Amino acid sequence: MNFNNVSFERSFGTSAQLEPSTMPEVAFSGRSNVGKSSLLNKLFNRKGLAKVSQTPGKTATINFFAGDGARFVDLPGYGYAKVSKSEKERWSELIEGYFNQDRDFALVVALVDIRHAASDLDENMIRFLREADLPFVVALTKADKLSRQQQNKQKAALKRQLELGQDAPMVVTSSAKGEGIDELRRIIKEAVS
Ligand SMILES: Nc1nc2c(ncn2[C@@H]2O[C@H](COP(=O)(O)OP(=O)(O)O)[C@@H](O)[C@H]2O)c(=O)[nH]1
Ligand SMILES: [Mg+2]
Repeated sequence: MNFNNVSFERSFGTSAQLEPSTMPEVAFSGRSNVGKSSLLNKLFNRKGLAKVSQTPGKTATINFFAGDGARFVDLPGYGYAKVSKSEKERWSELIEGYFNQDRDFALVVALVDIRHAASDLDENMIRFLREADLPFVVALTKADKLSRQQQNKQKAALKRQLELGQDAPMVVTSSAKGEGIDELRRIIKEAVS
């Protein structure tokens, strides 16, 4: 798995448009603005591959990126307060539609901001992943905004809040500083092999 050789494939606006799964898929979930695009760009060493947006809540799409032996799936960010009801319905349709399909789910990377308590929507997402028995890892984002001591405190608090075991996979990451990126790459490689 070469993380430097990933290219954008297609965006889909409805789950009915999704193409059949032909390779293991690594999907990324999280609320809008959690740092998903930044993390994807950092993982793939490509500044502009996934758009880093200052204005979240744009039209929800699922974006596919192809690598050698795996696909990376950028799920629409959830929980942006200002989007309309119809946009929220589109979001649910896309995410639920994606996970209801018969696909090769190798791993879901669930992004959660390390600075705050998990939101209700974060809790729902993690609960869904656990109940659906999907393989997942929680990636805590924006670690550079906290001291090491605060990071450890938040990591423990989020494990408790999300009802994850002490040894549940949770990676502390910073797209700004590169922390945790190699560890996340290792976990992804392991999941798709
Ligand atoms: N300090 C810091 N800021 C980050 C990090 N990752 C993302 N951001 C910032 O958070 C905002 C949202 O990032 P983006 O990747 O677009 O989030 P997305 O909506 O989840 O795709 C942008 O202003 C980023 O520059 C990080 O690791 N550290
Ligand atoms: Mg984004």
